[in-house]
Amino acid sequence: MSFLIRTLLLLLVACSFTRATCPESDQIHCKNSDRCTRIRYICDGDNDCGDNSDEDSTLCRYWRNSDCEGNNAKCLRNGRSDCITFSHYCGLSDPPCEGPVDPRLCQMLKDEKIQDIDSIVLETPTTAPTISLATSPSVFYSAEDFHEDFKRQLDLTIRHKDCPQLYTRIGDQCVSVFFIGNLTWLESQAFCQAIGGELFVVKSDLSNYIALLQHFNDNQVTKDFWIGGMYVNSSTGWQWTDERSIQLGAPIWAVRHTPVCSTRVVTSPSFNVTREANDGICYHYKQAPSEPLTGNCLAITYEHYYFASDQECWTRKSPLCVTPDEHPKQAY
Ligand SMILES: [Ca+2]
Repeated sequence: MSFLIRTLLLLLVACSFTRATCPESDQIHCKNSDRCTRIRYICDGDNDCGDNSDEDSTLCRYWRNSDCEGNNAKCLRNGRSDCITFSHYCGLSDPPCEGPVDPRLCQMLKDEKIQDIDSIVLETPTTAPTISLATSPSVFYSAEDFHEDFKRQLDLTIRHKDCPQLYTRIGDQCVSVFFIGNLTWLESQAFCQAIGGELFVVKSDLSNYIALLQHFNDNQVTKDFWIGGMYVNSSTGWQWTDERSIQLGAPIWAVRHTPVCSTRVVTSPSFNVTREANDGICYHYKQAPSEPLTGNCLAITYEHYYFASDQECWTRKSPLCVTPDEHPKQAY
């Protein structure tokens, strides 16, 4: 084969891997044609591609989800849970969305071509493992620095000479601030039991909660944690897992902003008279739990400055466990 032919063949092969981009940014190439369709038309019931690739039943099983309508997926990020478009979901980083979306769908959008879900190959990062600091995206530090920082974080969260494995000492308790885990509330409860503890509950005198907040603040913790509280029913209300009832309002519940303002009422303990507070001023803040409830499980989240809030039990957060032993063993 002559040099010229080989060069032409190489060029042809190279060209066959060069994909033309669709004219508009919210479009994607159909599987078997040069046609482009809008991403929001995927799995909407109409054969927009002509080859039916945008309505492929396997693809649509992954694309459609019960959490959100249409072309949306639930994104759990920074303590929030929102239905956003697939494009937005896949485009977010630092931190990325956590949620039910198969990463191959994001790869498909990145590849800008509808493909058989099983044939999609996830791209692996080829760049050096530099980690950007969440607080300052422009700052990078090396893998060695990251390992050192990570070891320090482990010491402050799941390692201490006075405590069993996977626990650190906070106040007079051994607490597992298992920030590397990401579990539902029930999984967190089972995890804590598996490592010889229970989900963290706030003591009546708040002493362990105050020590925990101080520890989180001192060590700049930013994750969200499940703790051992849940809504039982309308007559029992909120309860700790040790069956003490959880007092609503101050001091542990977070405040939440509401778009609609409402007056607050106070009842005089002496005369049993109920009246609107402060001449009926309309307030935009309510103290969690919200009405209707966001969820039946209790979490302390970075968003709420680690005050307690009601959260959907199936969402994933880190388990916060505590050993039943009140007094950690003393150092040798
Ligand atoms: Ca369609």
